[in-house]
Amino acid sequence: MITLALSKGRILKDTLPLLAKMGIVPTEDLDKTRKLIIPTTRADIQLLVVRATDVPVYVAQGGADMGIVGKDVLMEQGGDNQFELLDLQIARCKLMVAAPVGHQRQSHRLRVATKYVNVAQDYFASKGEQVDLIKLYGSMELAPLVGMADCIVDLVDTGNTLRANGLEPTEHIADISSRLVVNSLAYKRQHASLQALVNDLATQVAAANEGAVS
Ligand code: PRT
Ligand code: MG
Repeated sequence: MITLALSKGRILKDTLPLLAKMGIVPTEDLDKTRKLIIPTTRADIQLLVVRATDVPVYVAQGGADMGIVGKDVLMEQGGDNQFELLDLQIARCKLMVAAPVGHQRQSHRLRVATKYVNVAQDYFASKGEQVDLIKLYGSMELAPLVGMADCIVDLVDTGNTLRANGLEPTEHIADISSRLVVNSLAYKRQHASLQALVNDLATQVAAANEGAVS
């Protein structure tokens, strides 16, 4: 049995079509089921649906053999006991610094609100800048609006969320997409079956991106 951990939301939405092309289809309606272990049309493959930030934890602990997770999460949390094998080129976005439109450079230490405190710390340190980090778990855009932070570090896709809140991107930190990760011990022990799945996924990713300009 191969156990693949996925997160609800956009990664799941973008992953299911790739799996479907490989003949791997959940046998439960994911919008309705309350099950957390989802069998598929391939008797040897089951899906776990977990929080995005929990995917690398399940893979590290061997609760899942493989996982699909945003590069943002891997950058922030690292990934013990796992290898990143494939860029699936789905759920793409950018990790950016954003600030209120027309903001002035502050003389005090920059207050940065983000859920990506490790990434933000490293990013500003690499520029020789010491900042005060404010850890939030969501709706980072709010922090500058209420005067709690000077800027945020967050994911940007269309930019609509920033615009709707009077913010604009100011610095690009990284391009983000979802990655296939594999538990290192499982990869040794079940190499043939896991590698076959990796190869199939790689083929589907290449086909999906054929002719696409990135
Ligand atoms: O609920 P939970 O905490 O588990 O996760 P979630 O609901 O925050 O995110 P989920 O499960 O939908 O997927 C998260 C993963 O999707 C991230 O780790 C990224 O790798 C990837 N991803 C890609 C994104 C976005 N694009 C994205 N735009 N995750 C979040 N956003 C958010 C962003 O944080 C901001 O609030 O969308 C908003 C910006 O979008 P635009 O289009 O308005 O710019
Ligand atoms: Mg979610």
